[in-house]
Parts: sequence; C-alpha cells; structure tokens
Amino acid sequence: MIALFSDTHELHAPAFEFFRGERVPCFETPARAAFVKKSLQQAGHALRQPHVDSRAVLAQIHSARYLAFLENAWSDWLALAPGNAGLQPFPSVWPVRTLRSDREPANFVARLGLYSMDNGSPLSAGTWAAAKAGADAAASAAALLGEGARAVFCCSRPPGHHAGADFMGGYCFLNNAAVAAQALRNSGRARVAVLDVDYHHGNGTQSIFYDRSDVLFVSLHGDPHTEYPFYLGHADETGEGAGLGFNLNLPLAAGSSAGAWFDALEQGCLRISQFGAEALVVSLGLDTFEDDPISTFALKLADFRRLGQKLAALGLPTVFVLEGGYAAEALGTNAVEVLDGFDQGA
Ligand code: OKP
Ligand code: ZN
Repeated sequence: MIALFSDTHELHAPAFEFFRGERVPCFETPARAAFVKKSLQQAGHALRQPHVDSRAVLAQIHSARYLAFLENAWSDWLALAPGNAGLQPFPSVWPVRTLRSDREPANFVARLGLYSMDNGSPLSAGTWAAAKAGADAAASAAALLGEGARAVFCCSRPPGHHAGADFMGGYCFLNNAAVAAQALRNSGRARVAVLDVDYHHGNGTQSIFYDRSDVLFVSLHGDPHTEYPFYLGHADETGEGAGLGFNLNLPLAAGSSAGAWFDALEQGCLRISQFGAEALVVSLGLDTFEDDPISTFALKLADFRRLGQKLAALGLPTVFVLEGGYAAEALGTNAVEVLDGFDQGA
C-alpha cells in the first residue's frame, strides 16, 4: 500500500500537556510517527511525500478566521510577551453558554480559548506546518485514489478528528479525515463514508458533516458518558436537516472486550454498505490497543489484522488517516497489521 509521509510532522513537538491538572510529558509525540515509518519500511511499503496543496479543501472544511488564527498562532504568541518562545500557550477562558463567540478578541490567549475545546492541545512553533503537511497528505491520498490506487495510508501527525470547523482540541488542529472526504467528494465521488475507529469519538468530523447526506459518519468509541471528549458521541446523535440518518455513533462502555468491538464494527460496516459509499476514509486511531496508556479497550496485534481484512471486504477505494495510538512503539506494528490485513483481504 502507498504510504504518505513527510518529516514536517517533527516540527510539532510540544514539551508537555496537562493531564489531571498536572504537567506531564506529551502522549502525542514525534516518536509515534517515527515508529510507524520504521514499521512501514520494514514491511516493504513504499513511502511517498504528499504532493497536493490542501489549502482550497481546507477552506471548505474550516472557517477562514480559524485558519488565519492557526497559521499565525505562534508568531502572535511570540508577540504577546518577551520570553514566550520558551513557553507553551494554553487557553484559560472559554466562551461557554451565554458568552459571545461571534466577536474575536484581540488578546491572543482569549482567541486561543475561542478556538479551543480543551486545555489538552499544546501548540508549538511548527504546529501549523506539521498540521498543514497532514492535510496535504489527506488531499494527496484522495488524488491518488483518483489515479486508480486502491488504498493510501497517511502517516501523519498531529491527528485531526477532534478538530471542528473552527476549533482545535484533543491534540488535533486540522481535520485530515474531513479533508480527505471532501477532496473525494470534489473529485466526483457522490457518497463518501468516514469510519472512525479511534478509541475517542471523532467529534470534529461528526460536527463538520452533521447536516450533510453526502458524507456518512460512523464512529466506534468509548462511551462519552465516561470517556473523552465527553460532550459528543452518544447513540442518539443521528444527524440533522439533510444529514438526518447519516451519522451513526456506536459507543461502547469503557473496558469493552474485543468481541464487543468487532460486533459494533460489523454494524458500522453494514451501514456503510447500505449507504452505497463510493469511497471510504478510515480515521485510523490505534488507541484501542490493550496496552494504550490513555484508553481502556483490549485489541491485540492479531485484531488489527482482522480489522484490515474487514475493511477490505467493503470493497471500496480507501484512504487511511492516522489518528491516535499512544503505545508509541507498538503503534508501528499495529498500524502495519491493519494495512497488511487490508492488502491481504483486498
Ligand atoms: C486524541 B485522539 C487531557 C488529556 C487527555 C484527551 C485525549 C485526546 C485523544 N488533558 N487528552 O482521539 O487519540
Ligand atoms: Zn484517540
């Protein structure tokens, strides 16, 4: 399978994040992509650079003011106070209910609150460049499917599925899966399905396509009653307006078994077949792994091969986009198992 990889991901390298109120080393690290790259090479997958500029598609997915904010965030942070180069920006005030989000404040940290859903997503100097390279990979993957590729894997970070039209969060800045889906729509595929198998609900992707019937969103994830992102991902979220019936959430209780997970996958795949998808985007989070440090599902190495085989059985041109997975060393072998399972089943 073709894998898209750019070294630019390394430029997003925050030093720490907040977890339970404490400063801890980041879970989402450059080492993650390095391990995946190494496993891809060992397994003989061809690595290529992204070759398509995603800017036009990004403008279809994200708001203009959010994109401008993100692109200029680091220089605005540096301009805010001397010494900021060695510090990481975090939001401290958010426009929750009753507060206004239509007026953009001048203060950088206030704008950071306006455009963030959590305090768990540190920015660093190269965040925009790294995130943009990931979006470029997603747009490039869609182009490669147009040239006849059966499947393409985007080995990119930071992840994207928590990022909405005008906000970042959950380590995500630009929604790569949404970029891939929109680029596939732009190239003439009438119906595109996004299947999100990350442990965490893809709230950003859901919200971006919530009122659309041309992009089906299906997600398997830890029940938001107890799991991040908490405020979206329930089974009663089925879409709105023209999009009613085109959103399927399959939340599973924390600690669910691999058997329960594959039962939900079967349901999700049935819905995608019934939808008549002409292409598939997989938000490939591998934090469903039994040893993941921040998640509670129990998938083992062999389960990832089985996942790849199940996805191949859908018989669709497929873009895989890397999302979460924080057992960094195992992430490489787990990802390659999915891709090899897919190639074997295809
Ligand atoms: C991103 B992805 C919060 C610590 C936990 C949320 C998890 C984000 C997961 N301070 N952060 O879906 O794998
Ligand atoms: Zn996740």
